[in-house]
Amino acid sequence: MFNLILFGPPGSGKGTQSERLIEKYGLIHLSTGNLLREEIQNQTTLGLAAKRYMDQGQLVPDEVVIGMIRSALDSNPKAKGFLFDGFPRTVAQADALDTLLKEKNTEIAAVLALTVSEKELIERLLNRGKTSGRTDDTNESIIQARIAEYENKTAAVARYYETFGKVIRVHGEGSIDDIFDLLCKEIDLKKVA
Ligand code: B4P
Repeated sequence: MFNLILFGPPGSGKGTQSERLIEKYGLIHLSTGNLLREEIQNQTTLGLAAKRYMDQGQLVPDEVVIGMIRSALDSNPKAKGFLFDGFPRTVAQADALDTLLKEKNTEIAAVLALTVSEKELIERLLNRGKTSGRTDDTNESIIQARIAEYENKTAAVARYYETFGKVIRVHGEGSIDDIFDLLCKEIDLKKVA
């Protein structure tokens, strides 16, 4: 199996680039943001509980997202590999992911970390908020809260994977095509290594 994490702050292009990467490399896309929004749309108990956190720009509790990832991994036993998008977002989630993958005799090949300035992140998210119908994208103070959660809880995940030499930083500003090319170059180097 070939497993990748696409990492970065909210609005850095994770979801955008994931769509293209899964197609090119035949990976299964696991976006905790998308999985949570599906739960909200289906008005499940999990979704209703998660919505309270998401609407305030806060992270959903670890046990909820870890449980979702565990069942997604179990329901794709024949996958060539997974692209994790927006997960892990805390060191506890990273630890749990390593254990889950070890149970399946696999591991993370690389963490591709997109770097984008805060000004650009805010602009992109407010812009998406005009059409996406996502309540967490329409209000600048919620966006600031999401960026603060990233700084306080998620940035440490990159430091965690750095200790294993797995982090590759990719400049996430510029055209979507150019950033995709940069990501593919890094992935191709990993695949032959
Ligand atoms: P997510 O769904 O993961 O969303 P995100 O981080 O806000 O966005 P993403 O980074 O994927 O968006 P993209 O840049 O592609 O999370 C939402 C919420 O769910 C979190 O706040 C949290 O509450 C909860 N959650 C999710 N996972 C969790 C976890 N593991 N633990 C706990 N809670 C969790 O797109 C942004 C915009 O930029 C788009 O409009 C796009 O078109 C644009 N864009 C992209 N690339 C661009 C470029 N190069 N140039 C210009 N615009 C670009």
